[in-house]
Amino acid sequence: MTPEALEAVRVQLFGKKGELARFQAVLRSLPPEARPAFGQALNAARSALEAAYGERKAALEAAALEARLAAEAIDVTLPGEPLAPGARHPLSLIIEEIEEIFVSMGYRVAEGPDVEWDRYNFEMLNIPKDHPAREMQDSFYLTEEMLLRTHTSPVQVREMLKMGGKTPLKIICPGNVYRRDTDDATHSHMFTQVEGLVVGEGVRMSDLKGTLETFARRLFGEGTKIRLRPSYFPFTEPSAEVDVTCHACGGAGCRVCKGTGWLEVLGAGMVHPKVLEAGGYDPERVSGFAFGLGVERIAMIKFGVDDIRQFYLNDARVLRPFAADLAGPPLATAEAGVPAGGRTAPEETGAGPAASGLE
Ligand code: FA5
Repeated sequence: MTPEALEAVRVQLFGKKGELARFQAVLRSLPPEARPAFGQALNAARSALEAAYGERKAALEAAALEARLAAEAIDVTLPGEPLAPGARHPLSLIIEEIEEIFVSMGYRVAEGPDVEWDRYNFEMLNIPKDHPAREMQDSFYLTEEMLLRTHTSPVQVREMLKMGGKTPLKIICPGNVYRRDTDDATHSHMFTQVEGLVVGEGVRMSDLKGTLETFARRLFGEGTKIRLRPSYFPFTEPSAEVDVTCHACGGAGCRVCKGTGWLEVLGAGMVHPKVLEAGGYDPERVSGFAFGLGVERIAMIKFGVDDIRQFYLNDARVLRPFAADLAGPPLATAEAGVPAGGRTAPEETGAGPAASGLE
């Protein structure tokens, strides 16, 4: 029997004009003495019919469910859909490369908190409360005394204090930093820096220059040169902005470097005596150099990305091809439209020759 046939039976028996309704009318027309016997028989018949109808309805529903379950059965033993393998984020790859270069020069990798005290982020770096340099990094404060660090430089003092005046101290520190900067192609309100710090007896500016030259050649290639331009940071004296020769034109001048032949990558200088003192060192006895580089800027130069926001899109199709450049063997990809292991076409990602004059 089909559900439709059962429904027809229901209407025929229990409907307003059905068999039972007809017997009900007969009951009403009987003489009073005949009604009880007829009524009882009618009720018994109704109960029996309702029970039979209910049973058949339940059986039909159970059969329909069985049929649906059989039709929709999932074979859990089938192999899954292949997924494209992941890749490490290009910024992580650059940080790792930077770490490897400095570790091979005897540096240790240190860490510091993203949520920092005002005194480490500013005061102990010779930036008192009313110093105009604070404005340039106008910041995300959590309380009056606590903020999201605006650079990785507070790790300088933290690491100095851990040393208890001992030398040599040679660290780098990668990490996120936060500024109330307006986001554009070369600026982000959250970005990544790698801090470097060396403290010891007789550490000179020429040591800083030699270290950065070695670093730049290892990161960007043998022919790379650096130049130091005078600059100002409250926590270094003297201070410099450091440029590297443009990797795209080798220094001749091109679109990437806006014809200058140079690309700016970091700030550096000799550690200010007041910072050495804050870190528990005697500036008469020891000296030091420090530098802070912008990881995104380096990644933009290395990967030829012209918009910093590409790094924060969390779009695997954008990130994977850049990662493949550094990761060596091509990464297999199952996604259509993305060349395996190659760079995605600039029109797809917005990637293109890097902008220069990044500040
Ligand atoms: C500093 O943050 C200093 N702490 C660096 C330093 C360390 C100097 C030790 C001396 C000694 P500056 O604000 O210039 O400096 O930032 C350093 C680098 O971070 C810049 O060269 C740039 O590469 C990068 N940078 C700065 N602002 C942004 C931003 N909004 N988005 C992305 N990268 C940025």
